[in-house]
Order: sequence, then C-alpha cells, then structure tokens
Amino acid sequence: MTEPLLRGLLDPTRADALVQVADTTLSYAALLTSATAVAEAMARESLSRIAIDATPTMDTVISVVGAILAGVEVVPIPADAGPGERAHILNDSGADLWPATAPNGGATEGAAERAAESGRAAYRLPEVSPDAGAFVLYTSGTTGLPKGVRLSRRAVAAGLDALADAWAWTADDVLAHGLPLFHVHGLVLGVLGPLRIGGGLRHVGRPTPSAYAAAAHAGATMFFAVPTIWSRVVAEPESARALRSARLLVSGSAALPVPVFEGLRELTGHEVCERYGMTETLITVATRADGVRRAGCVGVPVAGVKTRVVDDDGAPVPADGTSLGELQVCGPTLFDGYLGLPEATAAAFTADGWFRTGDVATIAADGTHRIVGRASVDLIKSGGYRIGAGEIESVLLGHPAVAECAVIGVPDDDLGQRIVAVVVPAGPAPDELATELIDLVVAQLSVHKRPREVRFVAALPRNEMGKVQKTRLT
Ligand code: MLC
Ligand code: AMP
Repeated sequence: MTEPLLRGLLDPTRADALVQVADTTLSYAALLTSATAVAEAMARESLSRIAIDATPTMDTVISVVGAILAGVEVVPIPADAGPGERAHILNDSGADLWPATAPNGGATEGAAERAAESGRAAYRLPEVSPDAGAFVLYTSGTTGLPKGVRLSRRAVAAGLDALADAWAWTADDVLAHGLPLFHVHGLVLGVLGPLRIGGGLRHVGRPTPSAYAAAAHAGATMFFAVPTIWSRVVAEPESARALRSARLLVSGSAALPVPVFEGLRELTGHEVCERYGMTETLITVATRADGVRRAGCVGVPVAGVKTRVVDDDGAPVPADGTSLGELQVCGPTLFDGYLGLPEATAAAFTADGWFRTGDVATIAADGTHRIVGRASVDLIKSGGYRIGAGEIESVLLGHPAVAECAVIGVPDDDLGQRIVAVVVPAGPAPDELATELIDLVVAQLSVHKRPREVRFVAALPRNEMGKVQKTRLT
C-alpha cells in the first residue's frame, strides 16, 4: 500500500491537532472532513489539475488538501497576480479553476466550505501513485513568461521527510509563519509539512513581527520566514524577544544578512537555521538543528541529495570554502520538468543528470555550503520572491512611451534586492509615466513584481556588441 502524502492528517491519533489560518482554526479531524468532501467533489467532476487563487485563507488550505487527497494536481495562482499573469497560468497549465467561476466572473466565496457541507461521508480516498503530480508551481526565468514547475508527490514527500530529519521536526511542533500560499516555502513546506509530519500549523496572516510574537505566546515552536521578515523582526526588539520560547527559527528563500542573524541571536537567543532551495529542487541544503549554525552558511545537503560546485568547464572545484562555481544538485526532491517545455527542461540539466541551479556557491571542507550570489543578473530576489528581469522588460516595452529599458535588482536593506526599471523614454517623459509603468507591471504580472523605482535615462550603457551592461547600472 502506498503511504499517504499527508500521513499526519490521516493519522487518527493526531485528530485534535490544530491548523489555524489567519482567524480560522480547524482541528485535523475537521480539516479532513472538509477536505475529503472537496476531494469527492473534484473526483465527481473528474478533475485532474486544478488552479486555485491562493489567498492566505483556510479556503485555500481546504482546497489544496482536498486536491492532494483526491490525487489532483494543484496550480496555485499568486494572490497578487494581475489579470495578465493569471491568464498565462490558467492557459499554460490548462488547469480547471477551483472553485468553479461564478456567472459574474468572480470565484464563488466559501465554495470550498460549501462543497464540504454537501460531501458524503462514504467517499473513499483513492490510493495515489507517488509518481503522480502534486503541484505545478509557476516561477520566473531570466527571460520570457513564468514556467510551470512540475513537482511529483514523491519529490514533495522526500523533501518534507528530509527536513523533518534535518530539523528534528515532529508532531509535537507547532509551525508558525505568514508566508504566501503559492510557493514552495509557504505552501509545500509551510502547509504540507505539518500535515505530513502531524504537527500544528499557525498561519499568522500578514507576517508582521507582532504576529510572530503572538504566535510564540500562543505556543508555536518553529518559525519560518524569508530574510525580509526576519529583518523586520529584528527591528522590533520587543516582538523579537517573544521568540525566545521557540525551539527553532528557520530562514530561507534568499540570503540572510549577517547582521540579521546576529540581531536574532542577541534578541531571541536563537541562531537561525538557514536553508537553501529552489522551486525546481525543493530544499536541497539545510542547516541541521543538531549541526553547525553559522551566519551566511546554509548547511549541508539534506538526506538523499547530492551537491557539487563546478567551474565554467563543468569540472568540480575544491571543497575549500573559498573556491567558487555553480552549485549543481541531484536527488529525490527534484522536479519532473517544466510543463510543456522539454527543451528548457533539458537545458536545466547537465549531460550526467545534475540540475544547474544558476547559483554561485562554495563548499567548505566540513561540507557546509555558502551561497555567494546568482550567476545571472537577470534573476532578481526581492522579499524572497524570484522575479525575472526579462518578463518585466517585455511588459515595459509594451508601453508606447518606452523606447528601451533594463530592469535590475539593486541592493536593498529591507527586500534584499529592490526592482529598479531604467527606462529610455520614446519622447519627453510626462510626470505620471513612472506610476503608469508600475501599474502596467502590476496588471500584467503581479504586485510583488512591480518596480519600486523608475529611473529615466537618455541611453543605456552597452558594450561593443550592443548588449546592455547591467552591471554598470547597479
Ligand atoms: C503597493 N501595493 C500595491 C501597489 N503598490 N498594490 C497594487 N498596486 C500597486 N502599485 C500594496 C500591495 O497590494 C500590498 O497591499 C502592499 O502594497 C504590499 O506591500 P509590499 O511592500 O510589496 O509588500 P510587503 O507586505 O512589505 O511584503 C514583504 C514580504 C513579502 C516579505 C512580506 O515580500 C513576502 O511575503 N515575501 C515572501 C516571498 C516568498 O514566500 N518566497 C518564497 C519563494 S519559494 P495590502 O493591501 O496587501 O496591504 C523559494 C524556495 C525557498 O524561494 O528556498 O524557499
Ligand atoms: P525560488 O525558485 O523562488 O524558490 O528561488 C530560488 C532561488 O532563491 C535560488 O536559486 C537562490 O538564488 C535563492 N535562495 C533560496 N534560498 C536561499 C538562501 N538561503 N540563500 C541564498 N539564496 C537563496
């Protein structure tokens, strides 16, 4: 018999464990009842891949869990996606929107709960192959529109079990975070993690320092956050001190600045466990709860994963803590390819089957990894979100007042990198052009991909080949 992906949720001894999302709390038993009814409704409609508007709500959790129980693939649509990106995700994935769209065009509110109410208790959950798809997560590349990353149930299970091992994460833990429910961090680790391991979950809504402090007061033991959130926690010492009662603080999705690591150590008494991953690979390297914790260090490969750092010719560089190269990974947590893009999938792997992360790293003699940056300036990490410069440039070039543009990530104390659009206007730039361009990106892509700043210039720096020299802009 296949082991269920959400084995904690299905464990009768955990029926009283609690899942809280913003203001709604359900026991595992109640969540299972609601999600089973959703699963039955999906099975009745013979759905195989559904898209969900992934707002940070219990409705989203019930729908995702229902789909996982039914063996239906989930395509989360970013809650802040504009109509353009939303349409791309729906068209490209071919997913059915769940819950079905109301006649007025809006998704029916509370539909997941209504499906729950109408569910029949007699429905038997199907046994689903580990090779079946769990998610198609849309993520940015350096150019073009976001690609759908196909993650199997096997990869999700392997990734979560590896983290349970690394962090001694058990059913006694209550995980708290306020991450978006449409990416690996908040959804795969942050929702499926507890439901596989059997622990509690407290999604705090907006990830403010005071909300994290309140979760700690309410008994949360583990905290997930991106560096921007941790940096804001450090800036509010009273909230930070509340986290002293935690068992483990974890940071990921972007590099944690050393002063933030040190600030948290001082205020919370905890050295944060930093870990590294990607949508395509899940979490491949992590600081272990029982291992060395060092600022700027993301730890060691998780169970089952192998890593190597290679030079431009693909030859491994020495593991001496200083030699740099591209980090490549392989193991059971890797994705099954980009949806409908076999060439992009092939290009992402080496001939001998290693995934090219595009991140520059070094491995020390003790096996600990340090991520030094990205090989390409065209992938920006802002607030922990991965954003392609190319997708923003395409949108901006669609505006008649833009002759040329280059989008760059500029170092930012709060966001890690802030998106800046450098624009050569087609004529004299009217005052409102900057706002118009930002709004265009919000409508075509999403709120978190908007440039925080638009700089107008007479010309872009180019090399003799005519290529824009972005490094001269930052
Ligand atoms: C601003 N807003 C606008 C707007 N400008 N709305 C519409 N149009 C405009 N032009 C509004 C927003 O709607 C929102 O409003 C508010 O401004 C948000 O401001 P912000 O500054 O953009 O966001 P903030 O709340 O400060 O977000 C910071 C953050 C966020 C850290 C909370 O960046 C975040 O959640 N990051 C997590 C990213 C993540 O999970 N990455 C994981 C990827 S997986 P309103 O109404 O809402 O207040 C991965 C793998 C791994 O990387 O390793 O984990
Ligand atoms: P995403 O696909 O959104 O998950 O983004 C993956 C990218 O986030 C990686 O390729 C890294 O560039 C970055 N990243 C994730 N975790 C870390 C970390 N701990 N330190 C530095 N960069 C990270």
